[in-house]
Amino acid sequence: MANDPSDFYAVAELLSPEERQVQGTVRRFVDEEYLPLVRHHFEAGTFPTELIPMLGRLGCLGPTIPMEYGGGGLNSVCYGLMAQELERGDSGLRSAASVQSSLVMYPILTFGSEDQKHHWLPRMAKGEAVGCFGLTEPDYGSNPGGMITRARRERDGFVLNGTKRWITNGSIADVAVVWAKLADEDSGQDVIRGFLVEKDRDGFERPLMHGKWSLRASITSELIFEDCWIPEENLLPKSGNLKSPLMCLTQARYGISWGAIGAALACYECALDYSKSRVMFSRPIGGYQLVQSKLVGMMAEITKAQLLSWRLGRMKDEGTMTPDQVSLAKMNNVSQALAIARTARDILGANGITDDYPIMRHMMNLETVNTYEGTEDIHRLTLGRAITGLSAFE
Ligand code: TGC
Ligand code: FAD
Repeated sequence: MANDPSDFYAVAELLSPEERQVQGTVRRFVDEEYLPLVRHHFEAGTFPTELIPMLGRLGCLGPTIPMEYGGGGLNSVCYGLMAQELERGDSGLRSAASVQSSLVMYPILTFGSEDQKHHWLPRMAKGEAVGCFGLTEPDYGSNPGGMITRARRERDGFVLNGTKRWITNGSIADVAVVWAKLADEDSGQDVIRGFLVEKDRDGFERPLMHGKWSLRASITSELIFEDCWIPEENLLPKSGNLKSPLMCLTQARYGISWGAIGAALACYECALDYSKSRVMFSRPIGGYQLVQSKLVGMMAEITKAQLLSWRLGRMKDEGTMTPDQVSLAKMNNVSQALAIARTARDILGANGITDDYPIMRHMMNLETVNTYEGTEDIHRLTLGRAITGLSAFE
């Protein structure tokens, strides 16, 4: 039996019937509902917000959140496969779902009160409410612990001041999970805490960011807080210190490791097809050794990435996955997907730079994906610290 060029080690056979069904359902949605729209949105720099309730119906918003809060109660491999299929469409689509699921619903579930969970999670799972996650600031990206945004206690609540930048879903969000420094009541020392800020609070602005060449079919915004008062009950009561937002990042990075495989597959499959029909000199370019070498390199890296993420997913569901293992999968799969996109573009020659093919769009997107959720360098240094016991961050 011939090997499947897109699944050379038959990873599909390692999946349960439910996992395969989830993957197939999301794949059909992307093919039928999303891909016909993406060119327009990428060109216009917009996101198809009308698809958000559909993502909810498909179970892509909070798939691993317990069913008692309206989530899907699915395992992490299902979540990963969803991310893979969404990003086969576009990184912007996967980003919207990742932020909602891993960076908004997860912290509300993990650090929130029962009231916060019941108020937000069921609506978010249906796509009736959208969230965003504000950690990065203009001067604090890779080093979020240095953040300037502050909360101070006032009038049975808190007053927020500061600016968050590069925030996915910011301008369309009903609520922002915002990380800010707050003086601890007992010690007086600054502690990073999470706060829920609804979109219509006085002193809260969410201007859209313009001029991106990457992730164009995704909303990216600033969040500006000027003496923005929120009530006491908007504090995420169980959040405490930098570890809390970093725990959220671990969830999102896990999904991104799968998502990158989707973008890589879209580019590789396009280049493979093209190489079999494009005749130059005397034969299809796929018959030349140099082109075969490029295609085999792409297939080998995709196969390794598939195995890495599958194993990571199984460990996540067993409860043994570590953040450092997530760093390896995020770093490897995204940097390899970016390399694959660049090679695929090369195989299509001039046609590769046009929007008749998805490759250049994925390539531009992957420049962002390689940077957000921890740059390639930051994950490399995290892994360096893990294996040597010596931190390069201090
Ligand atoms: P460090 O001392 O290493 O850690 C502080 C505490 O946190 C723990 N920890 C983690 N816990 C869970 N998951 C992780 N990934 C964790 N990494 C660290 C750590 O054990 C420690 O715990 P404790 O109990 O000792 O207090 O902190 P550091 O200040 O040295 O920073 C480390 C560093 C550089 C790795 C970290 O700050 C980092 O990851 N920087 C990258 C920032 C980043 O990824 N930002 C992403 C913003 S959100 C985003 O990009 C969304 S894009 C979404 C989309 O559209 O899809
Ligand atoms: P910097 O931290 O300034 O890094 C610049 C360069 O320096 C990088 O190459 C980096 O690897 C290198 N570098 C930094 N420190 C070191 C070091 N110690 N050693 C060696 N090299 C180093 N953030 C959110 O909070 N929420 C979001 O929803 C969100 N969405 C995003 C959407 C988009 C489209 C983009 C582009 C970004 C988004 N981000 C979001 C922000 C993202 O997480 C940051 O851009 C990322 O963490 C890197 O920070 P920075 O851009 O400030 O780069």
